[in-house]
Amino acid sequence: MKSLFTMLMLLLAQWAHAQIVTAGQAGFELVAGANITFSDAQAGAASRTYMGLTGELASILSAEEQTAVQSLVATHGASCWVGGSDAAVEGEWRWQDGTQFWQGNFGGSAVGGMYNNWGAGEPNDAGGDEDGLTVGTTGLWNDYTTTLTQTCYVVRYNLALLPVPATQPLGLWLMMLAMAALGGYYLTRKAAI
Ligand SMILES: [Ca+2]
Ligand SMILES: [Ca+2]
Repeated sequence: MKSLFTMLMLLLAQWAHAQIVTAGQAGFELVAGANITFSDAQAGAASRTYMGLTGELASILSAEEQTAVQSLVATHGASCWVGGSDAAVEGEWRWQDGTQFWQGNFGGSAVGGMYNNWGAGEPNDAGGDEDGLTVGTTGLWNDYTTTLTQTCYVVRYNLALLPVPATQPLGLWLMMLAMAALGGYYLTRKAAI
């Protein structure tokens, strides 16, 4: 049983990151701002923390994760940076941890059965310099010029590294807190009688 203090800290962390959406053991957070380049997004995501975990610019590894990211982007109302890039080698699309998920342009193919959700005719490396991945409000992926800007990026946290199950709904934490408070009240009353 976690101490009441720990539970309170976890609850506060969840409130502070109210927009975290989970998909399995992945937690996604949308960070909005002005004039965000791809490198801004990478640095910003790496500086974010959630319950002691360090974030990274989001990878999207399954349809379930795509749904979570898509819901955040749709709510924001404009496309956002996520963590795919082919800046190192044109046509080799990799997530932030180096895992390649796509080879080639729109005529290319997924690598190792990795998930993808490219829009029609993407990636097209328009102008020869589209090396950063964006997710649009309908969820479709596009390669985009990394020095141009977006108004948001999506952070991924590996919730599997948390000491407590992070996918517990907020309501459960509230209920546990209420029970602890009631217990404390009862004990205080009993002591007073
Ligand atoms: Ca490219
Ligand atoms: Ca493109």
